Amino acid sequence: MNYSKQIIPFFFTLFIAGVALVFTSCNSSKPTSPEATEALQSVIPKPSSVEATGKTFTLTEATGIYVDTGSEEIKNIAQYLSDRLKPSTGFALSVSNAESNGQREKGNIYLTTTGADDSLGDEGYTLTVSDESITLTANKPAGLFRGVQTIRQLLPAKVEMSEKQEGPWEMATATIRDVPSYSYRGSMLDVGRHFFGVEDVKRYIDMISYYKMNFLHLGLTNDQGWRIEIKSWPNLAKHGGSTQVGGGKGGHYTQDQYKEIVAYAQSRYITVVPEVDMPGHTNAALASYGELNGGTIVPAEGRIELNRKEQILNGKSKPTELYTGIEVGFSTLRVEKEETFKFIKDVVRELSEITPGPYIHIGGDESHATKKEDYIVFVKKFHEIVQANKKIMIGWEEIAQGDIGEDVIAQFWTSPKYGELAAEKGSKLIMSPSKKTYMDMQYDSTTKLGLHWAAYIEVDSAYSWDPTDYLNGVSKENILGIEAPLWTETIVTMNDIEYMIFPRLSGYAEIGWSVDPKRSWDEYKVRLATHGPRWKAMDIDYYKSKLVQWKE
Ligand code: TNX
Repeated sequence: MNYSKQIIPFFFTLFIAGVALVFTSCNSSKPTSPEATEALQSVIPKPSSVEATGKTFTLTEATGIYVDTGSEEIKNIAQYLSDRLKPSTGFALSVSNAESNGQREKGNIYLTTTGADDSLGDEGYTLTVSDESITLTANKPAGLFRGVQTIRQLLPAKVEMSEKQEGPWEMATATIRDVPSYSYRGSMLDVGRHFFGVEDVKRYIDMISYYKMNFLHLGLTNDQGWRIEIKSWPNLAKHGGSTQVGGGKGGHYTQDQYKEIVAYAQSRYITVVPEVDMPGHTNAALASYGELNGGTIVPAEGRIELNRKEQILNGKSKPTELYTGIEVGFSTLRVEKEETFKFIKDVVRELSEITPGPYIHIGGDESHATKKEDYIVFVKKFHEIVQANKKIMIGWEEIAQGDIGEDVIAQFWTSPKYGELAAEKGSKLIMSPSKKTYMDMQYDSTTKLGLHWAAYIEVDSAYSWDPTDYLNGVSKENILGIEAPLWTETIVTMNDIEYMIFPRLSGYAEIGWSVDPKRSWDEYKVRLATHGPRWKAMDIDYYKSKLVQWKE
């Protein structure tokens, strides 16, 4: 029997059928490529659950983004997604109301707040990527915005480039459900030591929002600079903002510029927390209005000891010189004078008026030149002022010495005794352990920028800890969330910022967002390695830690 006579037509038929299938289904049943699989497995922060379904969704110029009729806010999120994808793909994805079911399918992306379950909370989302369409569902627009960041991460890294790239723009199909662990996930930028302009702050906001952070704490005042216009005390910004560490020209935000930052942050579902650091760290204010000066300790060589007993106070009620060094803990407001509280009232009132978010941060750290009894009075009075402006007070851990309770938030940074005291008094905590989260700490002894008084913090160390590790008697219920500060004594340019925050920032974002009792550096570093090309595509100048086998 001649088999070949039967087999050839058989294979021929199979071939034709295959070709037909490929054409009619527009590649839709294409299995997930290794690249798309890797992207799906490498999302940071790690989603609560990911179920891969093995096929491919391909974004094309015909893809539309659809939203439910009537929601301008969701339309803005859809437009944000379209804008992010445009430079690299070259597609101007249209944003429209979903008027028929058909539009939610056939290669389109659909963002909706209908049909989400309550357990997704304010920021959770579900994302279903099939070979035909993408559906992103959340209770609140904030959840949609977080889900959009996941969509970006499922696409190839080159999608983040600012010039047009060749496709295809493929994503793995999957069902993702994702809910954050902590409600406060933030980063602090110190614009007091070195000033950073509005555009830099916007870029900072973009970088932290990519990792689903939701708070930006701005350190607006410090010994070296007062960076926010206060109309009733104009000399604060004018004189107090006129220089910075190293003697450069400094700067400040007008109230309009600050509002612009706040609005930009809001568009990324990030709340700005403004800090006016008092009663210490106030030299710039004391230089601007001498009557506020409670007397300073002469800045010594090296860090001023935390419990310094003998204080030599100089120049009470006289303006100080502007300060451009990097010592801490030498200045204090004149707390015993009633007029000082008139000043604080004006500052908090004006700041509250331009801050839609719920929090005002009072600093309160390292007030070594303030007498303890004065410090306690200060915390109480400042708290009353914040409450009168219908805001919630946050302060660094030292405020635990004062009369605080559950209506105040304490930010832990170094001293367990204060962190624990704050929790005992009923305050919730923001966890910023300096040995882990201080992004101004050097990676190792060869890092050119940064300090190392708390620790050297390599990228593995930055990731390998849990907010519940630090304080006795403090469990997750006492913790509002985590924040990673970038102090800027040694940080001058945007490149400096990027180098110090990446790659550590994505780890903090994951600690704040993801619940994983088995969190492990070995598992994380493989995902982290795939974010190098994403940062490169975003033109982020990151630290190429040798602990990670970065993908090219
Ligand atoms: C401590 S943390 C400070 C800052 C410095 C930082 C430098 C804290 C509440 N105070 O004023 O900038 O160390 O690492």
